[in-house]
Amino acid sequence: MESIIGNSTDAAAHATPCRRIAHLDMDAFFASVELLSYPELRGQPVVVGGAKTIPPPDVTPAAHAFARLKNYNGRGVVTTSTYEARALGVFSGMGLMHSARLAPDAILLPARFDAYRDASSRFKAAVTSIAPVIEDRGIDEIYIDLTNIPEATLPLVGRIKTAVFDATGLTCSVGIAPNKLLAKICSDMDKPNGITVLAAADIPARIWPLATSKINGIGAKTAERLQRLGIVSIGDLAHTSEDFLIRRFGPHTGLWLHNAANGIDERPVVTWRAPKSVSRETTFERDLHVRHDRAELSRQFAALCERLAQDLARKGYASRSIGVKLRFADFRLLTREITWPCPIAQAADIRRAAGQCLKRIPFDTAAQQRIRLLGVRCGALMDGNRPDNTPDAGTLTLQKPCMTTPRQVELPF
Ligand code: TTP
Ligand code: MG
Ligand code: MG
Repeated sequence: MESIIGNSTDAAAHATPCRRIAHLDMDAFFASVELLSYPELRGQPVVVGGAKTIPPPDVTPAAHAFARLKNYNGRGVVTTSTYEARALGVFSGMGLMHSARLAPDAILLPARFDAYRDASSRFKAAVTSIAPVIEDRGIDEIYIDLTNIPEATLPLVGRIKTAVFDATGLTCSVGIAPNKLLAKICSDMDKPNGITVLAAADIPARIWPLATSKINGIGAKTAERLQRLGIVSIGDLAHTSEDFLIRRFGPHTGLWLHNAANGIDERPVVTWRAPKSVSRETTFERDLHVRHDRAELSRQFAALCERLAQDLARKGYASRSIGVKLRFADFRLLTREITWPCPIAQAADIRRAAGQCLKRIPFDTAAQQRIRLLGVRCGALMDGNRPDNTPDAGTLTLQKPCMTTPRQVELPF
C-alpha cells in the first residue's frame, strides 16, 4: 500500500538546499500492540479503552473470553481502535457506550501502557540505528531529519519501516516532505503501512484541497472560526491575504496560518526536548461528593500523586510547579497551580503541594461539590539528579529535591 504523490519521486531528496524531513507515525498504535498479544483478533473490530473497569480478557483455554463493547457500562472513552472498528465509525475520544451502538460486537480491551511504552522505545531505537536525527513527538510518532543521509528516499524509508517492523512486529506510516508541517500531513495520507513523498511543487495539487484542520495546530475551534470566514480548505487559507489573517487572528497566529497554508515551516528537527510537565488524571465512574465520598476522593488523590512520583522517578525529574484540575458534575473545569520553593519529587510532597491547590478551590455550589474528574500536574520540571545552574543563585547549585515531610495534608475532602 505504498504511494508516491505527484511525479516527485525523489525531488525532496535532491533539491538542495531543500531539507528532507520524515514524520513517522505508528498505525493504530495501542490496538496494534494488543493484537501482538491476541493475534486471533486480527481482522476484527477491536477497541482499546482507558477505563480501569474494563476487565482484562480471560484467555485461558477453558474460557477464552473477550469483553464486547455492548456489555460495557460506564464512562470510559475509546483510546484507539483498529481500522476494522473505524470502518464502523468508532474513533479515539468517543464514549464507549456511544461506540457500542455503532459496533456492539467489537472486542473491548483495557489499555496496558507499559506495553505501549516498551513498543515505543523499541521503534524509536530501531529508527535511530538508521537515521540518528530524530525528534520525539510522543508515544507513537517522531520526526526524522533525513537530509544528510546519502541514500534515495524510498529505499531509505523502506529500510526504516522494515527496522521498525523487525523491532516491534508493527507497521507505521511515513510522510517525507521539505519540512515538518508537510511531513506530518503526509504521514496520514496513506495509512496504514504507507509511504507518501511530497515535494514543494505538489502543494497546490495535494495539500490545498485538504480541510484546514489537517494542519497540525489548527484545532476544531480555529477551523470553525475559519469556516465562518468562508475559509474551508488549506487552499482557501493560502489564498487569503496575510493582512486579513493578521487582522482577524493577531500578528503571530495570522502570519503562522498564512505560512502554514503555503507549506512554509522552518522549524528544525529538535533532537531532545525536556518535557514541560507530567500529569495524571482520572474520570470517576460516578461523580464523587466532596463530603460524602471524602474517603474515596482522598484515596484517588493519593493514588494520582503516587503515580506522578513514579513518573518523575522513572524520568529522573523533580518539579517546582504543582497544579490540580477538577471537572465538576456540571462539566465546569477549575485549575489551580502553586510554585513550590524547591523542586519536589516524592509522592508525599506532591500531595502536600497539590493539597494546597485544592484548598483554594471553592466547593460552594451543589454542582461544585460533586466531582467528575480529578487531575494532578507537575510542571517546571528539572533534572532531579544533575546540577542545575539557576540564574538567581549565581553559582552552580545542586537542585536536590526537598526532603519529604510525613505531615498529613488537611484536604478539603
Ligand atoms: P494516534 O497516532 O493519533 O492514533 P493511532 O496510532 O491509534 O492511529 P493512526 O493509525 O491513525 O495513527 O495516537 C497514538 C496512540 O495514542 C493511540 O494508539 C492511542 C493514544 N491516543 C490516546 O490515548 N488518546 C487520543 O485521543 C488519541 C488520538 C490517541
Ligand atoms: Mg498513530
Ligand atoms: Mg500519532
